[in-house]
Amino acid sequence: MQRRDFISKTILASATLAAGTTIVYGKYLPKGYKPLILQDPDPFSMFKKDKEMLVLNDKPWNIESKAHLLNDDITPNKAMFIRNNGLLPENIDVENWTLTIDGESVSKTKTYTLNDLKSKFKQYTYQLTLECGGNGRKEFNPPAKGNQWGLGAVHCAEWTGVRLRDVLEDVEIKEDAVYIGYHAADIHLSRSPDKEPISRGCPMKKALEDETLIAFEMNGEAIPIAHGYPLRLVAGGWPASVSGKWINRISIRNIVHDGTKMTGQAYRVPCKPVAPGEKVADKDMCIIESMPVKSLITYPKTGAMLKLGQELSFNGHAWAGDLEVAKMEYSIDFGSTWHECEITAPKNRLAWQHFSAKTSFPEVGYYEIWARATDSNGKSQPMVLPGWNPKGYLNNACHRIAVKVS
Ligand SMILES: Nc1nc2c(c(=O)[nH]1)N[C@H]1C(S)=C(S)[C@@H](COP(=O)(O)O)O[C@H]1N2
Ligand SMILES: [Mo]
Repeated sequence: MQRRDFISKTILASATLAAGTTIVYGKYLPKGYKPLILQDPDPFSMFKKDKEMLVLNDKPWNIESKAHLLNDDITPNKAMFIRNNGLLPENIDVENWTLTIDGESVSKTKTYTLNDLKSKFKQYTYQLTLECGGNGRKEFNPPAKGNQWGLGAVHCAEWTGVRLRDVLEDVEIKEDAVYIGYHAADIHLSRSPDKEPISRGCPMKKALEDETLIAFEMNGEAIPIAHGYPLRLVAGGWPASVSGKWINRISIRNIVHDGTKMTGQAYRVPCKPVAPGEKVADKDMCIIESMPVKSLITYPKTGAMLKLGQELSFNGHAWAGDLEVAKMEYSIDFGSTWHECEITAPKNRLAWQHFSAKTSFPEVGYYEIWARATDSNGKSQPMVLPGWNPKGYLNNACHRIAVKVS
């Protein structure tokens, strides 16, 4: 068979799959022609996302969720934001997928197949909160470059895999190990095979925690392609950029990992507070580690309409990086008085917690419900924007919804 024939057969097969029906005149497809259905893929159906999600960017795909779509205790795929720095990996071959552990700080490089990982090591399941470091960026002024995330770059799904620690014990790590860095199969926007879209990591202490997984399942099924199929590093509570998708290699480093987006200003904030708009030298920027305390009202949707005398039950989730949320409060008078919400214990460490409360409103008019979480060290969310930083990270301002009583 000629290569060109083969290519158009593949195109026909993909088009049939995407259309969910026969391509009636398929045999007349001009060679090399891509049917429209493949030229302009619909991200909602391609990634099985809720139609209410917001597409911020298509090359690479960046798709944001909304507060009211995140009401489930465990986030379903359809409501999970997607943040890609490059293009999705192509031609994923699960049968031959491997994970290599290498780096200055391993005695001997070792490679595992997916089957090795699944059969050699005990499997664990944890609910893990992953929030993009840039979630909330769009509020910063002067504005910061990058995806203008609103509230929806956070999720808490249930991940199943093996502990990175167990694998690293099997490899034998040298005493001088300080950091891990992941490498993955996604493709740089330039399509240059020598460039990586992103290669980040974390200190050994975080890498060796019970909850740091090399995951192959999400919410009880194979990980969806957009979220890292077939293998993903998951380190809850830290910027989600640490949780490498489509990983095929983890390097154990004797220096702070210096991969793409680990250096310069990426995923870093000024070590000391700066004035809005100030230029900060690279040497004065520090790597973001545990994410700050935050919460989201997921029910009702902002703009709720009530009748006077009607009580409103509302609820949401709260999380605090490596810590727990110790207290959850709400205000209906723009933060002048606060009342306590009920809050559940986390299902496991690094899972978000669920809060709820019931309130009534004294008279007809416009109100806002503000929600504020406090972590186990006594730190609370700021009512409005926290400290400005050049890249617009770590906006953990209180979430608020509008309510009208008539
Ligand atoms: N290989 C790879 N891993 C990656 C990324 C990426 O572009 N490539 N993006 C990171 C960033 S910045 C975030 S916020 C999360 C997003 O995870 P999600 O798309 O599953 O929500 O994945 C992280 N892991
Ligand atoms: Mo991110």
